[in-house]
Amino acid sequence: MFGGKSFTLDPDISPDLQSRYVAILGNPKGFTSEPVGKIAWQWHNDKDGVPRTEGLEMNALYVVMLYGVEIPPEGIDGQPHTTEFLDMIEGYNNLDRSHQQQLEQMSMYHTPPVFSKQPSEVVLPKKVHPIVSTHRVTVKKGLYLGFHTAIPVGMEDKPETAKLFWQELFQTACTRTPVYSHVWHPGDILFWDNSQVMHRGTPYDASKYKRIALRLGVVDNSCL
Ligand SMILES: O=C(O)CCC(=O)C(=O)O
Ligand SMILES: [Fe+2]
Repeated sequence: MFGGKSFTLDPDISPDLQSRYVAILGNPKGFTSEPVGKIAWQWHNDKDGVPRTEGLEMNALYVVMLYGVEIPPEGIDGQPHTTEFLDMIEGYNNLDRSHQQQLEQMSMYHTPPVFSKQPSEVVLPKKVHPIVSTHRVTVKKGLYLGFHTAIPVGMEDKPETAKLFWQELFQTACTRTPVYSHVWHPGDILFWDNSQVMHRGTPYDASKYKRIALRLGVVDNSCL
């Protein structure tokens, strides 16, 4: 689990919702134009402190749990409020064999999540990881893409090419593989294997509706 070393209770949020390792997503303090967790409305694998942790692989076994305490009654454009998931084992299996073979030779650099508050001069640690990742327990192959900021090795000096590569690969996987879209009901708890599943939250109107979701990630660090 990754959590702040100095945990202090936020007086504007019920203490029942707060604990050191649990992130509170949404708008627990009331209506706002800036709910917490908007960065997660793009497809990603969670990273938390993994890139900063020596000896941990980017796709370490990593279960993420999300508990929907308060759920907006709708998303946007009349759609339900959802979180979406993409099985990257399927994503890999659905690629042409020659594409799979090409990707098996490639790795990408992954950085920690980039938050807007981070000063641009901060140098973020990077971890290299093969694009085709083999699951430590099931030994199944899947794609590990991280976030759209991941850069293939060899494209370090070509950020535009790297971005296009990521987008095209993700798009191909996404068009060939069905997305599971979970429609939230209060009290639901979702668990997923972050090492081979990508996900994203979907927008809702936080100036009109409240959302409180509690998030906890558990990483297998037994290798350290
Ligand atoms: O907001 C959501 O439904 C997804 C949250 C998420 O991806 C995260 O916090 O890592
Ligand atoms: Fe996430």
